Amino acid sequence: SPALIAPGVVLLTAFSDVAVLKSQIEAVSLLAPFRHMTTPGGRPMGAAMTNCGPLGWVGDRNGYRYEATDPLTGRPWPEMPSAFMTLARRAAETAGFGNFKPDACLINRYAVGVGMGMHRDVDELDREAPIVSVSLGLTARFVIRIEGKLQKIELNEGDVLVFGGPAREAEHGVRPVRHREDSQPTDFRFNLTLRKAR
Ligand code: MD3
Ligand code: FE
Repeated sequence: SPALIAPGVVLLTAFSDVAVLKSQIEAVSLLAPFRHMTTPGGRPMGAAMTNCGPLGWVGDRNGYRYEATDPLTGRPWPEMPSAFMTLARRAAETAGFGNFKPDACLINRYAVGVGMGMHRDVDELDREAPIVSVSLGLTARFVIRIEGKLQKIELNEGDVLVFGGPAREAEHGVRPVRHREDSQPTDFRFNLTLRKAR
């Protein structure tokens, strides 16, 4: 199932244990609740976010950065569940990136109608390490600009994407998430983004 989408972009379909990951997201969110961080301009972001692991990505009036402490609770971010770490390392290895040691896991939660605008991930000091992205819940259309061309990738529950090398600094975003045609009781899309920030 590893598919090379573009140089540095590998898609692993149905690669993860969905039920375990969802229950671990729930456990993390009891200790570090989902919240809408703000842009430096003071606007709330569409996706609700939380983090686990040694470092968490935060956004506020002062900008974007990684912090060891959750600004909402004043406590360290919850420990990274071993299921997240194991999956990230296995996915990176499968995509050709050995010895991946993520120190940050951002968890994005998208309600129906919410997306993420085009941007680059530039807040990590280590840009050699890949990024591993895990999709859960509602399907999303992910967009990435590679060599000037927009590539659209449908991400279903359980899919894992690995970005590295030439794709690491590519512009990317998520189209607004839509309800399922069959109107199953799934209200959100969740995305785990595992990174080496420092
Ligand atoms: C490609 N999240 O949190 S994850 C983000 O689905 C973010 O929630 C999206 O973009 C989501 O910053 C996409 C996949 C991803 C993450 C980082 C990348 C793709 C990337 C960095 C470079 C290229
Ligand atoms: Fe991103």
